[in-house]
Amino acid sequence: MNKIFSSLVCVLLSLASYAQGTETIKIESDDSYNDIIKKAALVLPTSNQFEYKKLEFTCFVHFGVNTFTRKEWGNGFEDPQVFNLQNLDTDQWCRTAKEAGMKLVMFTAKHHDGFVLWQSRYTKHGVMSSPFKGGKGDVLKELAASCKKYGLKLGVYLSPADLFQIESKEGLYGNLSPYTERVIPRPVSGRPFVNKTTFKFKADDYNEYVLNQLFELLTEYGAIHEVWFDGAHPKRKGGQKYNYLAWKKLIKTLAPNTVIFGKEDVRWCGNESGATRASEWDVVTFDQDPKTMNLFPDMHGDLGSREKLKEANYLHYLPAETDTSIREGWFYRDDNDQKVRSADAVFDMYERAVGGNSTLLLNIPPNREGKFSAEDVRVLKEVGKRIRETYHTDLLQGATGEKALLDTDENTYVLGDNGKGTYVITLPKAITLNRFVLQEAIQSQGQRIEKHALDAWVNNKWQQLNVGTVVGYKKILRFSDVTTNKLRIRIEEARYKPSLSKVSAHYYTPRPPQLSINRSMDGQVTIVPKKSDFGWKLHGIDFQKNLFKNIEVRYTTDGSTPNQKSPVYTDPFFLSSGVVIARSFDMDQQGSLASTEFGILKKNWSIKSAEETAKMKPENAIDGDINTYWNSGSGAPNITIDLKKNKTIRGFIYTPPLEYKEGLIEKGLLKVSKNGKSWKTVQTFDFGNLINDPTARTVRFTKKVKARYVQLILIRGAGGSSSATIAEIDLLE
Ligand code: FUL
Repeated sequence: MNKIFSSLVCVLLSLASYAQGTETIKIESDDSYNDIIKKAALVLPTSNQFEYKKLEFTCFVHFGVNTFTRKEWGNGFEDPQVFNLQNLDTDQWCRTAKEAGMKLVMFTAKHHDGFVLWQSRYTKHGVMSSPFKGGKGDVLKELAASCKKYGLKLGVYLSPADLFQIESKEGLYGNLSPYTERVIPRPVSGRPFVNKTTFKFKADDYNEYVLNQLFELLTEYGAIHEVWFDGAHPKRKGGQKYNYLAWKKLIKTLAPNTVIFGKEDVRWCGNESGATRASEWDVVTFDQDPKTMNLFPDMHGDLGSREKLKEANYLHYLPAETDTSIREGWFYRDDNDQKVRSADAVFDMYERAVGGNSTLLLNIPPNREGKFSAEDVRVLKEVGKRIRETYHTDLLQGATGEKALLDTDENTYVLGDNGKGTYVITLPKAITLNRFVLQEAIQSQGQRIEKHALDAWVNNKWQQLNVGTVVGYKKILRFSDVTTNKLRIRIEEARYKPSLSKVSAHYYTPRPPQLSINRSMDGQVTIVPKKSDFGWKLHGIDFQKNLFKNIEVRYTTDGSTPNQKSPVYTDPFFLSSGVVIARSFDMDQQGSLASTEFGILKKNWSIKSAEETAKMKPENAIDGDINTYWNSGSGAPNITIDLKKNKTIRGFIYTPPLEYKEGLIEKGLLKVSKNGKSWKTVQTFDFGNLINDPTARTVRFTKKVKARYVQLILIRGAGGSSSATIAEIDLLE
């Protein structure tokens, strides 16, 4: 009895010491399951993390030598002369970001290729050796000034991987230099710093290089609010390690309001495609105290459910950032082949990411003119307009209910009973809504809600509109239009007492739907409205039928943009190969353009040869299904396809599998033959970043070829893999 009492006192004391909240809480060996759950409810964001969450929508800018070489990943051998930037317009970037509703610009000051876009004292591999403003230009400086002008915060991406420092003779990366005490910043004659702070760190040459560059970035470009450390490494050398604890000390000293991405302040969401979790927890588990950790592995899957919390040694506040690109790929390539996401797709992503408790970092890669391209600007303006129209008007004006929920003071909140809370809001007159926003008081109460529901009073009874799991900083609920004068929020499950600081109701004016174009193995093309994967709660409503109501779909197959005179889509039609472009129209609006390029029909193709020891059927590579794939296993990493007839081929599309990460063909060779005996090499190709961004890659030949047999050969697999994997291969006619 005594023992139970004393351990209870201990638990209460240990919980009491966290009552004020902290971003990291240790789990003690005698903590019960309930103690762990309660501790999770007491983990709070730091003030930097809370300010960061309030940014909601931010702008990534990938710019550098890759913009000019049209590559996803450079190799470190780029001649700085390729960076022939003539008309940089960072004001245009910031004006557009601002119009879209973004609050911070994150800039690739140095990508994996090692080329620096500011006037660093510590390397010549960068703008200082390029034709840009006669070697005097500084992209970061211009961007910092534009951010200031448009009231945007600035972040810097500094790639730890550095191919120039790996590949060049005097390169510092992995040069096996000893760790000695170094003074940061290392003085450079004629280039004094205004900021006189100095640091002493134990570092080798490459860590010193990073520290010196961080010093420049954090002291000479105004306030920096986020530092981004990418985990991706096209190559490594010499067992190079990063003294992250020193980097952090320097960052936190020089830029105390900065959050660090990829480490203990902000985490990667786990994909680069804009996918979001249904339950995005901010409180995650660690084996060690994250404050003392040097290495932070990527986190995938379920990170914060009750089941997961059981494994924790430490509970830590670590919010997710959803990073993806508006274009196919992170760097600008061209305006013809590189597709831009539609406003529908970006707005949908905004609602899922920002409205799913994460920050959205959307990449807009400037073109070789130093500007955001016209289509990207058009989409961003439209998204900004939709955000303002939908979310800047709260339909709960004049409503009665808990004052703390309805006011705009982020410091007031309602606190429910243990695990529960029900709040009714009554409106002076009926409103029509299809969106509802919930926000927890995370800054003082942490993230606690595990299950919630929203009801509307319709025909004298409560009708459930939506049911979901976590809330966190912000949850946007989406449902079909409903007209009501009474709403009820139910918190059904929570870790400890749930808090809500704000709720609001909104109406999104539906647009003609975005379309999805598919083709069967027989060549029959169907055009249907694109379904959101957000888990719409349909409640008996025929979404598909509703979407097509009063809508006309028009399409073209000659590459032109469909207009009111183009053929109307009614039934599936046959297409042997080519591009289908479609758009939906209603009375006075038109939907986003959808376009899909189809290769030569594969129905009669067969595999001439592929490794017999292969783990998966080689036919998977030509079955028209991107969910099945072939991997060459320990055999020869190549595949030969028989098209059964000579065909004119202008290019090919390589689709890697989505989840399987072995054998993605980073570098390869395509050969063709008319008789299966004498072969001609048509094209070598080099794709970057396939592991994190496993999207389809298109290669167009400089000259068309005629062939019956096609062979795809792996030269280098992503991540050093020696096997070859193909989810699908398509040939363009
Ligand atoms: C990845 C990088 O390899 C890409 O190039 C890009 O910078 C993206 C944001 O992170 O891991």
